[in-house]
Amino acid sequence: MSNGNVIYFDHEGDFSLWEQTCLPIGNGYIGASMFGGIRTERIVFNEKTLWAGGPCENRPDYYGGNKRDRYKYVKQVQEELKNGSYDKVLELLPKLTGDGDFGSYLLLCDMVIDFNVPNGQASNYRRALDLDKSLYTCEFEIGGVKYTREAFASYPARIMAFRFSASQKGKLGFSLWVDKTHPCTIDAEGNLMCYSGYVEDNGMRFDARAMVQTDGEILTTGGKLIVKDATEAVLYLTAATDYEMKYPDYRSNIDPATVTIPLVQAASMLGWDALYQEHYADYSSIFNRVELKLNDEEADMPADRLIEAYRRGERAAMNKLESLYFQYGRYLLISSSREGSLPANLQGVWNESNTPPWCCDYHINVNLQMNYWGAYNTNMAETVPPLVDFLDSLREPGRITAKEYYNIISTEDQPENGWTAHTQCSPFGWTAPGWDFYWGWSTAAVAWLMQNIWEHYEFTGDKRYLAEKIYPIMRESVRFYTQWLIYDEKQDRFVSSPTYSPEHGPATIGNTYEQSLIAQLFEDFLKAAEALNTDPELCHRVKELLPRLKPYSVGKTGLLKEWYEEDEPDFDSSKVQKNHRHISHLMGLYPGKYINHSRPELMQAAIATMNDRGDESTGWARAYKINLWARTGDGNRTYKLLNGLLSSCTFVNLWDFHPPFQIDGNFGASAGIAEMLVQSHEGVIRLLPALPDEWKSGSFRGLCARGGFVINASWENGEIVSAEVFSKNGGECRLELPANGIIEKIIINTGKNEKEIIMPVK
Ligand code: FUC
Repeated sequence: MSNGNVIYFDHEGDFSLWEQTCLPIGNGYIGASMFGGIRTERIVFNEKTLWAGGPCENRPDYYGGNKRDRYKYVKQVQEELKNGSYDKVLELLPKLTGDGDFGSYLLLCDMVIDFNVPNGQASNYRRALDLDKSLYTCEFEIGGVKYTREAFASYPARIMAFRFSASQKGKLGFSLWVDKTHPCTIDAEGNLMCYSGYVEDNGMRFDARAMVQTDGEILTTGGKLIVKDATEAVLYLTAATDYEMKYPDYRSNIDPATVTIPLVQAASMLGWDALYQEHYADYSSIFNRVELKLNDEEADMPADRLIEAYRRGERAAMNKLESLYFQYGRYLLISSSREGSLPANLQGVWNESNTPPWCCDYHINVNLQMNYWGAYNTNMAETVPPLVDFLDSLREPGRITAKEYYNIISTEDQPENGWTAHTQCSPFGWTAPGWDFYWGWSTAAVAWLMQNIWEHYEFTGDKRYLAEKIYPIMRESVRFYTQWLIYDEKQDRFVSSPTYSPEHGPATIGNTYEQSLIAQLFEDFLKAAEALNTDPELCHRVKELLPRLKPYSVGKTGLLKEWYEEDEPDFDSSKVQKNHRHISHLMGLYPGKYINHSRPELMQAAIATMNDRGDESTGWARAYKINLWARTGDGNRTYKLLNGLLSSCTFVNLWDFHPPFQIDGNFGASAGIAEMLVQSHEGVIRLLPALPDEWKSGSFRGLCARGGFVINASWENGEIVSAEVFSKNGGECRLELPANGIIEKIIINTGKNEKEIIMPVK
């Protein structure tokens, strides 16, 4: 069952270094991270909807962070920018902000387990996360007894299960208690432990349940659940809140205990084995679709040593870490984003703090987008519905932001007239600009997110989902931008204004970030409307605007301009940071499509821009650059970025760091590795489009291309030796091989009519 995709250690993790040493499990709704403590284990327990902030009794005037009537100032800023009165612009920008009372993702609690283990030194210690099995294990021997602890998080059962066992009868004992809590009651009675309470800030109710099954004795005292003289014990753990993704209250009237009680009961009736079978069937049906093998030799060593060997450039360790990291991104997304859950946040679902970095929120000026870049090309479409549903839920509150800041008003006659959101979003419909203009204003962030969900149709061809879910969200976003754009005489184009390139430079008119994202949205929207044969009027308007957006221009230095005005003498460069982590003017190269091989001038300017920015950066920014370089076709340079990320921005538990830990880099790099092997954004499928010299031979199975194609391939000495393309929808397949790729045959298996075409290629 295991293909060797295992992250393991030969020592315990460190409770004080959670983000560096824990190993995580999750099912989208809930998550746990463990340290493999021999005598004491700490399970950091998360429920993804547990948030502070939002509407509640204490906050009766909650308005999604919006301030009223700000569009008047926005209009003034537009005017002053046009007049070139930059001092006045600077005075006005603080008005283009939202509230600061945003809230935060919270820790549910720590579950602490004090184990009775014999005195002495443990031997043969190993704690491991097996990505193929989606199973965590911790094993060691002490006093002649072998102890085994296992855990997994099941999506179908909405349960996390932990099994503790001893190799000798009656040698297992522990006491379980809850630490770091919110206002609550903790009851332990019979074989059940209940931690039930509310979030102080907003009254959100939660309920967490643990049920133990054991052959030993169970005692309860003072909120602790104690197991004695056992050989095996299984703990079923789950949690729920009364959060509901529904504007304006975001609360259900369901008691969370009515969710958790049946879940632990059902799990305990199934038992460990059946529960695991069900979990494995669900998880592996997604995870096992994709395999990746790089070169021949793969090192087998603990993750901390693997990273050290990687840094030393040991080839076998590098092969291993690169493919393991790729698969880890897939594991993490399956574990933190499944239908019915909120999307993966800045840390997926895992969080040990009530004041996590950036509130562990939904950042949409790159981070949330990046979380889902690998969802389609690495064959995990099932992870995306949380994103689609979340964006759908932002439409209603996003209309208020459209009204207050942009004067775009939805009425009874035109109820879906435009929605928007800015840099920071919460599950309580927080769509307002941030409390500081210089990171918080990002009018085109939603256009960017539309690329993520449009990909659903590009990769799956699922017209029903397009019509029912994706198109209405895109359409309303397009309505917003068609009304927002204004004609600028000086620039002779339709522009978004003011614009702010994340998160540096001056506020300007029509920067490349915004113009290019809106242009890509318009292009995608026209295809969507065409596929559904609808909305001729809106399409007409979009067709008028699209050629007049003119997003890209090359500056005097040969670089792609980030700011349209940057070559002008009065351009304020005081806020420009040469090596800034955001390279927002390259949206058209990746994830957009406009800068491609058919436009060599833009491609050259993009490459020059990347060289100018440099390769060093924070975790997610390096992951972004992997994808950007992959699109240029320069495999060796792409590899250099991957190497930098793994050597310099990866904790020993293989979580990406910014620092601190930020999961987007894991997801972005995983997507980027796939982008090195298959690309499909230019109307053809390219095999090995950015293969580095370091990957002399290898193979992959199950990567996806636009058009509903699934691809397997292997290569030797950098040349393709076999490839199979499976079509889910039976459409036309255009393949492009590497220039010197001589292959024997390609099998195109049209899934629909089972026809197999053997196509010799020389
Ligand atoms: C973006 C980045 C920051 C950080 C934050 C969560 O705004 O610029 O570096 O990653 O998101």
